[in-house]
Amino acid sequence: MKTPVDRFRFRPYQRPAAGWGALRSVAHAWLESRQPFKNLRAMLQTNQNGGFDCPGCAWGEAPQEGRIRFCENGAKAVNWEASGRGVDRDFFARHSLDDLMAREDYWLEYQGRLTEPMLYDGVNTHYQPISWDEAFALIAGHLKELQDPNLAAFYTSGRTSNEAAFLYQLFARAFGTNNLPDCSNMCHEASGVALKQSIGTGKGTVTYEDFEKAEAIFVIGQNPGTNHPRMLEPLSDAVARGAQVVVLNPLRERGLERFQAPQDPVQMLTDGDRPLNTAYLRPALGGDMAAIRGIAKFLFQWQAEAAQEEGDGPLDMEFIREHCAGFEEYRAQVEATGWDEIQAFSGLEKEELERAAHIYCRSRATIICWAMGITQHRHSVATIQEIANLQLLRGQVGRPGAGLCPVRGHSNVQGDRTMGIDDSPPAWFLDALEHRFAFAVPREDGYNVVKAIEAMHAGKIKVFIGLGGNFARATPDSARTCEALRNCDLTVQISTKLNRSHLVTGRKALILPCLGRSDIDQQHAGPQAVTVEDSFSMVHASFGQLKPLSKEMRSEPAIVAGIAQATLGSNPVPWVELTEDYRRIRALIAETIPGFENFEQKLQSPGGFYLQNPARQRRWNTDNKKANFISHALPAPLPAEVMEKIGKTGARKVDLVLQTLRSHDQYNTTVYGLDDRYRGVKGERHVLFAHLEDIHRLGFSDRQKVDIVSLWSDDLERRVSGFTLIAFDIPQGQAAAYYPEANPLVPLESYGVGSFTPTSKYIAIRLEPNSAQERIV
Ligand SMILES: Nc1nc2c(c(=O)[nH]1)N[C@H]1C(S)=C(S)[C@@H](COP(=O)(O)OP(=O)(O)OC[C@H]3O[C@@H](n4cnc5c(=O)[nH]c(N)nc54)[C@H](O)[C@@H]3O)O[C@H]1N2
Ligand SMILES: Nc1nc2c(c(=O)[nH]1)N[C@H]1C(S)=C(S)[C@@H](COP(=O)(O)OP(=O)(O)OC[C@H]3O[C@@H](n4cnc5c(=O)[nH]c(N)nc54)[C@H](O)[C@@H]3O)O[C@H]1N2
Ligand SMILES: [Mo]
Repeated sequence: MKTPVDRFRFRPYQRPAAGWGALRSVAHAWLESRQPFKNLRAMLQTNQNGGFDCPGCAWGEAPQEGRIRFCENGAKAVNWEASGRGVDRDFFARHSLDDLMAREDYWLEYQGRLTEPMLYDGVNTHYQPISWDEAFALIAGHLKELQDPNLAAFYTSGRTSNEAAFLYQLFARAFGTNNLPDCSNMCHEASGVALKQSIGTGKGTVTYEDFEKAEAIFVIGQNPGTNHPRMLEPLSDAVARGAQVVVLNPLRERGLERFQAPQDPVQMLTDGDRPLNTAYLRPALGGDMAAIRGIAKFLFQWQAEAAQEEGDGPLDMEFIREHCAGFEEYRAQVEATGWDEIQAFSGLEKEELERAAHIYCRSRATIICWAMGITQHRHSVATIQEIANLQLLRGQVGRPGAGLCPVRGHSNVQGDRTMGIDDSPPAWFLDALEHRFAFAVPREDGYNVVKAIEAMHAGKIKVFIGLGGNFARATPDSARTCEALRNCDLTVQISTKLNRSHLVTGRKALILPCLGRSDIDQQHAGPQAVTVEDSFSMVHASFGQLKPLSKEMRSEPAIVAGIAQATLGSNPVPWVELTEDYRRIRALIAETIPGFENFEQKLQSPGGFYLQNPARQRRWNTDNKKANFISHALPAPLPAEVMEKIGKTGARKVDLVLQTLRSHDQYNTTVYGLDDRYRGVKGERHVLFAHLEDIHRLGFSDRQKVDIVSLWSDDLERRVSGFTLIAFDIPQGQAAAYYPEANPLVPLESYGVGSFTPTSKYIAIRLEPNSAQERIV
């Protein structure tokens, strides 16, 4: 199927977020699923007690009845998973690998659910059916042949349930490796790294109820209208009750501007809407750290002024004295940062920052939320620590209505990490496994995503197993990642739907079709529940509701157990027996992971249970047992190597800095459709948003097709072609394009300091006239 380019249209969207537009879109998704009535019933079970957890985002549930429990994009996620179409052996007999490789990502997933295990044997041109037992034996054979367990890597995407994740990491470690790269490495890794050093926990400190008590909410580098739509309601309520909502985002995201509650009949029928923010700051890409520094600088200035008048300043000196370390160093660092520097790096005026600082100081309870606009930069860890510094200045951690809130992506990405999906696990976790299961646990760090790609390239990973996700597309530097995957002996993808990672194979490859969150998971002891953890550390059960499309699909825990049993026998646990009744897996979790004691019993309470967060109680699990102010100088605007390289070669100047983001019609690499309603784009994803003046300055015109070339300090050419320029309301010097189409441009070596997260929101690019090169990945 070709992209219907002739459908391409761009017209700025004037209507509010959510509201009628969302309802129309949900209805469309139902009809597209081929089983609208079945799915409608399933939708009504989403996020209800006894129903299943929405496979969309990780936003938590409102504790009260009558709140939005699913949203437009949740509905799309459910309908996409609960497709009535199947991809079986006949499909693969009709389509060779080459044929499939030439299709777009959208087409691949649109074919429906994978229904039986398939093998690519490296000789044939097509995938062929294989039995489950043969598939497990093939994997076990490859694993057992490896000279060193570290020649295998076990990737996880964030939909995987706690039960499957726990078994998977236990298997990897019993096999002998910590090579557990996961999607979080490309996502919120920086949040975990930064917060652990600052406040001693890698998780957010707020709960849903805090949003109802906050006097100010900062939303930084996040587009909830598309990616966490259920967050719009608490934001809109906050504005309605007079709280301040301050947005930092270079784009004017519709979902952060106006909102129409789809469950409010008065608003819907009168076509009214509500503003969603009280201040909107549009920083330079990567400028947030400087912006926060500017706010902190005002706080220090006002504190000094108040001291002169012997009044109270904005700083919470009692909290700082009692709980914090590093305050004086931080004060010195802020003083040493000049306003010129702050304005140049943040791209904001001093007056704008002063306004934000005023709002910040007037609020007695402030939540700061952030997502990918913060975490996918070179200096993400430093930026998040700057956010934590600001919150510590006013004692905004461990107080009702206040705190730090990294808004997670995948619906169970936080739970997977809690279960030990971690390439760099803490010693206490390994000790607990060793103690309970009595095997020598590997102690050295494993590969994260970036290191795994490098290792595959270097022949240091021979077997790659993906528990969900789309490694070939979600990762940076697509051409090199594909080479890396092709360098493996065996690649195994445990998946619900067909994607590019099934086509970019090792010498042999397996597709293992699994159940999704919405499917009934029937095991020996009856239908099983799995558990997940949301962004607010609430753990709850999820029960599949729909009859699976094929009997040949297996659950993720069953597949992991099958691989483990074939490889290790019943060591250190009877894998297959555990999966007959998932309560047995939960019993092991309860014995090894703090907070899960009496797991089964705690699950009975409606809405699940809260995993305690020590920082919320002002207990700091840092090395010095304090909440730490961590001081960093502001970063250089572009990575030094790139600047140096550009200086040397002269001609290769940076035209624009590119961020890659999500449209309204996708879930990560899963493309539901070719429209991006709130940004006004229809029928095309190969677009480049840029400022009209930049477009003209660079000698191009609006709607012209261009090539995008990224600049990095090596000599590799990274190019995508056939992107249509759209003159857009975006700060000058910046550009935006969709992920994953723009992933070939992200250099593998361009990652966050301390987080290894690819800098997907900061890529130096140059534009060239369209070369009309073939474009697939
Ligand atoms: N429907 C849907 N829901 C999803 C997903 C999906 O693809 N579709 N993905 C899930 C996942 S895994 C994740 S991680 C989340 C992602 O959720 P988001 O983080 O909201 O995702 P992005 O589309 O990457 O949006 C980043 C936002 O940050 C802004 N931004 C970019 N660079 C900067 C910067 O330097 N500073 C500031 N202040 N802003 C910046 C962009 O303009 C954009 O509004 O959503 C989850 N939920
Ligand atoms: N340039 C750029 N790159 C990025 C980002 C960006 O903003 N810009 N964002 C990054 C982020 S935040 C993330 S989280 C990663 C996402 O990286 P991944 O998690 O690897 O990618 P997804 O697109 O979410 O994976 C989609 C596939 O998962 C499979 N799947 C869906 N549901 C299930 C299930 O229940 N079980 C199993 N086993 N499989 C399932 C389907 O086959 C589907 O094709 O991408 C990262 N890459
Ligand atoms: Mo993510």
